[in-house]
Amino acid sequence: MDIKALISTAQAMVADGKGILAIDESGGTIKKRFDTIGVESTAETRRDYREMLLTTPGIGEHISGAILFDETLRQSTAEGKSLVAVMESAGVIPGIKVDTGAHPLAGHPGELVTEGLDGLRERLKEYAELGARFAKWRAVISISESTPSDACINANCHALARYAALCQEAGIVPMVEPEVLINGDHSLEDCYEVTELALRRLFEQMYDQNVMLEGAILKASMVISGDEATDRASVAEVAEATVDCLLQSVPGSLAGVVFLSGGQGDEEATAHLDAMNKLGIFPWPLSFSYGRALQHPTLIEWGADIVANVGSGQAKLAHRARMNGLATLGQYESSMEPG
Ligand code: 5MM
Repeated sequence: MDIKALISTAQAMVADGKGILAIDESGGTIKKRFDTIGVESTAETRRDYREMLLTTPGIGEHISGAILFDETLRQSTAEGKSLVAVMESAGVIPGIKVDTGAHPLAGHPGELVTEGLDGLRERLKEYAELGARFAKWRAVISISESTPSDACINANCHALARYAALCQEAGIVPMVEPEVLINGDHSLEDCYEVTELALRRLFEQMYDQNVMLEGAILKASMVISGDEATDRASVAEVAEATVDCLLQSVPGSLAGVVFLSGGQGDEEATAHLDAMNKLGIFPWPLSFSYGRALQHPTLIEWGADIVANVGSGQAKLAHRARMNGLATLGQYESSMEPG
């Protein structure tokens, strides 16, 4: 394990003004996204869409890295250049999703555990050879009257920590993502409690598995009211609660925290990140690793004409990347959005 290389990759992922583009949708998820724009999901359309995103002019200015799905890591542009080479020449670090999805947790109806540890050492070795320098594993935790159970949190945090240790052994920076889902009518306080518990368990497990925190990234969900809650917390309340929760549970030696958008609107996700960074300076950089909140305007634009709208689709991505880059510095204003 090259400790210095791990640390320098992790730091580059959360460099000032930059964040991560999450385009690691698995087959089922990308089909769902394409269904919304009436585009058939084939290996070619998936390649065309992701080629458009990754060849956005100036993408490396605000995007430090992109998380790919296995298929994309192996694909080439229509002209035959590997997408990994495209990323490297744009200054975008290649990342790879390595979990194999969330599956029902036996004995705990309605709860999920993320799988993918079997054979992971060998898969990571191949991914490193293909050019991946960081990886991602997502666990999902739901809030309801009866969930999450201790068993769900423990099983997922144990798997996240074992995945992280294997990544570092392979020279790959682990991004650990324990997503507390936004779905439901829960309050900000309920979300705080569950998020704090999950993060504390996660870092206990990371210590047990000897994960080097200086070479690891947390992909966190924000502390936010459920999407069906009647009296949803304001931007300022979400920012304060999220930062407070992280300070209570995340060790200062961690290289950085990036957020998922989790169903928030594009501008809402940017405003929350900005409000956090306006609050002050923390032990770790606070940045973004958005999927939907970075891609949504581009997906709609491209879907209107997948041949003619490549340039205009890229302009939409460049705009959202710049807005979120400014939010990592606490320099975003909603007036910067086109009316
Ligand atoms: C881009 O979506 C990722 C893959 O999802 P599936 O495994 O379900 O296909 C997802 O893990 C994503 O990286 C994170 O949830 C963050 O994306 P959002 O859209 O929540 O910002």
